Amino acid sequence: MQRREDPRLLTGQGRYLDDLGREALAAAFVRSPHAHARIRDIDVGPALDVEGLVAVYTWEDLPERVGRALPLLIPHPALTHGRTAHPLAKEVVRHVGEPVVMVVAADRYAAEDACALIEVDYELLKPVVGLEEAAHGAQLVHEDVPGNVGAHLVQEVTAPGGQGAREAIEAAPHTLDFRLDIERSASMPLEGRGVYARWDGRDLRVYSSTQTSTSVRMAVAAALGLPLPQVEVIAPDVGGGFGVKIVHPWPEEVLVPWAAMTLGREVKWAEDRREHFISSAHERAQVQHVRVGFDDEGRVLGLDVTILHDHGAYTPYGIIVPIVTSTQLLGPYRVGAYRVEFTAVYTNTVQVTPYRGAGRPQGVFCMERTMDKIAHHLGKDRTAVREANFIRPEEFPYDQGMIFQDGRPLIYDSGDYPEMLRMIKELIGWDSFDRRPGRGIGIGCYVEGTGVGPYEGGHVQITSDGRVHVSTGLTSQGQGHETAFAQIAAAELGVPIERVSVVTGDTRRFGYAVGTFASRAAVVSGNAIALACRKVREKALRIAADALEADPADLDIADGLVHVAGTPSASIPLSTVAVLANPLRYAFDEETAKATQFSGTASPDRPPVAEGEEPGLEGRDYYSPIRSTFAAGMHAAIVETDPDTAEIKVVRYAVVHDCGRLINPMIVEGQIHGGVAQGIGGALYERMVYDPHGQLVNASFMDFLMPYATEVPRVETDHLETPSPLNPLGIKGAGEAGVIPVSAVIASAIEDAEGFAIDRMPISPSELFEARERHR
Ligand code: MCN
Repeated sequence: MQRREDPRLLTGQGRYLDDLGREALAAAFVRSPHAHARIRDIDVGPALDVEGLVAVYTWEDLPERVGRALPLLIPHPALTHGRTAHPLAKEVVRHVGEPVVMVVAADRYAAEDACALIEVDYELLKPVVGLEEAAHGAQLVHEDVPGNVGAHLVQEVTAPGGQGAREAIEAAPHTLDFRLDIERSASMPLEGRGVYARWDGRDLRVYSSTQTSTSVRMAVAAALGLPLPQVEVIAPDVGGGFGVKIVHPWPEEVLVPWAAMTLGREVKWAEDRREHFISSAHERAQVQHVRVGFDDEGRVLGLDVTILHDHGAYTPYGIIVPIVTSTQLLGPYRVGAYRVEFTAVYTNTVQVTPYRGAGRPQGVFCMERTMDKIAHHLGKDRTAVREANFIRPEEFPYDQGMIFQDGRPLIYDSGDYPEMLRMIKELIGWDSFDRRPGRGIGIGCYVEGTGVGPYEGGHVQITSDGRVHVSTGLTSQGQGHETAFAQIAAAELGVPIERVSVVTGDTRRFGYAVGTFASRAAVVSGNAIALACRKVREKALRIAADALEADPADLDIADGLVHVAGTPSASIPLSTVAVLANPLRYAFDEETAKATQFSGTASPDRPPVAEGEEPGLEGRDYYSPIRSTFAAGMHAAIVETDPDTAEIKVVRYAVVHDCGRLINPMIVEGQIHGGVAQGIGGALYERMVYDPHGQLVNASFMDFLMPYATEVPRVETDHLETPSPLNPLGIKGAGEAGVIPVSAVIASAIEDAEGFAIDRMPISPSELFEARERHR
């Protein structure tokens, strides 16, 4: 089944944020040019003469409620010093790009001209750049956060005999000790963030390029002091999110609607690329110290990982990223004892929030480097060491002993890791690999908790034309929900898919939702839609049974017709059932009108709407998973490295993936391909380069290198389906999987080609060249 949204999106029919509100006033922002400074004075005077200027606002101009620090979205007891920004900087700026002044003008040109004339007098403070400098704590990002430490957390799982990880390592026949470095990167959706707001004196309508329209709605209503029903938030077509658009509210999401209300005019802001680099959010940056003890077979007896994690300047998303790294690091392996400790520190750089994979690529890099090092140490095949450590299929449900962000244990629900290994080895040709100088093969395995709660909902309505309208509150950024959710509804209701339409991300249609992130839409919304369809189906059968004078238990629905099982001629179309469901018989066509006029359901003894029944053929339901379901995958790649230039080329890339029951294999493969491309970027090209002053020196696509199609080989994909026993459809998530192990796989392959350890990501040709010089 091809993606139904693509013809529209690929032929320029999409409606993205900046396609809307062409007549709106434009907002632009003066952003801090300094990484750390105190604001002494702001002189907006010179901007006031700019033609077309409408308003200029600093933090002092904002009402108390609007100017408050933005919410800390996911608190955690270990986050002892959580800090969030104010919508406009209050007294101190803590990273280059922090918004300081908002300008509203007739158009963006005038707004930007006015921004350029505003003079901000800064007293420069010493910036804290780099993880180790932050951890040293001599200079502080937040005056009231000692040592720059926002959070510190230790989790330990002891061996069955009660032995701790450190003891187990001491007692192990073999030990290794090493350090890994992962640099900063970021989501780079084609479309940046953006907000457009309209106020009609009573109701506020906000369009936002967001992954979480219902949460933006609640945040905006709270910040502006409006009752929820007076605020609607709509995510139009969204040109990618990859995590960065889950933050809510962004400063601009509060300020633009507030300005629209204050001025009584439509106001819009669309982020430009430089703003995206310096003012949104980044991820990945971690330094890891690893100690591992293992036996002669390579079985891990004890693992001790210490992580230094970079928060950036603020923590709107709490410590979700290092929690994911530390709790999901073990992947498909059963280790004797595990201790993980992270310290998350503030730096004067852009804040860190989840980016596709959200902490998992770092954890997988650690675990898979560990597996390769063990194999190398013992002179064993790298896949044999992995096999020796796998959790076996008969061990599910398997409790890794880790406690997740929500306080719940992480319990793997199902999987078959040995089978996946067999499949990936066959797909890439592991055992027949032609090993030559400058050519290496690598492997990486991961397990990914997907489909987190707390809930999603679905609403399904069948109208008198026989069409099915599905809505769910989460948003879409390119994941193909219009297709996949329609497939679910069509299958559940027994209607042709052409009759099903799907709306996402519009609070007018569905008000209670969480959002699209953490590879959760298919599991949580998909199941909610299936449950809502089942309600509607039951209702349709009840009404049809009445009309056909049959028992509902004897009825079935196929091709949009309710019929008596085994007697296809005794049938009634769903369009007719929809008309019968409402005592006001508005039929869509004459035939249905005739068929429903004297339907026989009217009776002097019965009320027009039966007791306990609601009018209309529609239903709503919610799905709230008891815990995450665990998808898994194994990737393998072949790379070639140039003997002279150290250029690194990925020549083959193979994926075996298990996301439970597949709704749409083509969409899942597309998701994986995109993820692999992003992962290749993270492994070889993409990094955020800060200078010692906290300036992001590569804040443009001239200098921040993303892979083109020319750098990404064809991704060869195979699926294994181990259904999740946790949800009605047996689904696990797929949206992040592709990116998660790529750095580990590429490191494994380069290491194989070069014969020395690759312990940092990304790696550029010049870094590989230097590494060669060191190992000569
Ligand atoms: N699917 C399926 N069968 C399964 C599992 C999933 O057919 N067993 C389909 C789903 O129906 C959906 C797609 O695969 O159409 C992804 O589903 P899911 O794993 O539930 O992920 P989400 O829909 O929740 O999407 C979020 C995920 C995340 S967290 C990031 S980041 C990401 C990603 O999706 N950002 C994306 N993929 C992206 N793809 C695009 N084009 N743009 C982004 O910003």
